[in-house]
Amino acid sequence: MKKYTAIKDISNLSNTIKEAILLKMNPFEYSNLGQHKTLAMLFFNASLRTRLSTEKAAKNLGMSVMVLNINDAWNLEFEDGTIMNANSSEHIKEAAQVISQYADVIAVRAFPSLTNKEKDESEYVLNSFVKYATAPIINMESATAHPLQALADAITISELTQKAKPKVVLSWAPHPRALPQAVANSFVEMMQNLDVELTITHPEGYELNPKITKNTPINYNQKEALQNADFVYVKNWSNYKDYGKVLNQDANWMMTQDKLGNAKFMHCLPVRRNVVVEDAVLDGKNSIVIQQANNRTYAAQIVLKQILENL
Ligand code: AN0
Ligand code: CP
Repeated sequence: MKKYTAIKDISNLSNTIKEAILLKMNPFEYSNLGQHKTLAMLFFNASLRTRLSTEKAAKNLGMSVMVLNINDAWNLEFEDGTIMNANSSEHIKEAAQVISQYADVIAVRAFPSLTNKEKDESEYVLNSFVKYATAPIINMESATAHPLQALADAITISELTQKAKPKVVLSWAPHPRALPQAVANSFVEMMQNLDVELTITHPEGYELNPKITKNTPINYNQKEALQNADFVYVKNWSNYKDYGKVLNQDANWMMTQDKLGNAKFMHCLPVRRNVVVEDAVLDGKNSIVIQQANNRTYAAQIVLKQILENL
């Protein structure tokens, strides 16, 4: 693998999922593969799981890890040809090349502005690293995608499914703050590549980018969509059409035990209790969010392994 900025960078998805599950059973099998190799993780935004699971994955492979919260470094310029006499002190052209001197693999987290749709969709932060760094880039959640999360989600569903073609429902939930569409986008793209029956449910007007949802069925009736579901993935996203706006906080969209029934409950975390999902679900036996978070390690580890093998 040359890089992991999008799900399509995985060349054989079903094998990759199987290999990740094998790594989980024997996490130190390739503990020499990353010897004398360094991963630099750059965070433009907060993280708990991505930061710790990716570091753990790298260490399981014998890599060294450096973490930089970008806010502690110089303010970066991404525009070409700018006269840098205002707030930015360093251009991405130098920064990306310099980081490539210190690291063999570079992982980046850079959320969207949620104010400028065109700029966010250009993925200028992630793509500038791809363009100017000489080391392979891993996406740790960019403006429009969270492919490491989606891979962990696929691993989790593969581990737990009792059917050849389970019914998976992505259900929008209310949230007081404007959140990215990235997790939902990547989950949808991942499920479209697996043998599952995917349905999306959200309030009218909360459609994700149609270029991503394609012909995946959308049902505005949550109760109907949830019927016979095997896995229910709950996630808030801010409005895509009226970009980045919080237009709906209707508590009726919160996931409850009553609505969930016997389905497994999934969420990428962090999650706001009793806003997105009621306590009874998170504390109940059908919640698989902790297993999902655990699988972040093996998603990152299989990606790092495939990148290391290609260095
Ligand atoms: C982020 C999001 O929704 O994209 C990160 C989730 C992994 N969540 C929050 O900002 C709460
Ligand atoms: N799920 C996820 O990416 O969590 P963090 O934001 O804590 O990394």
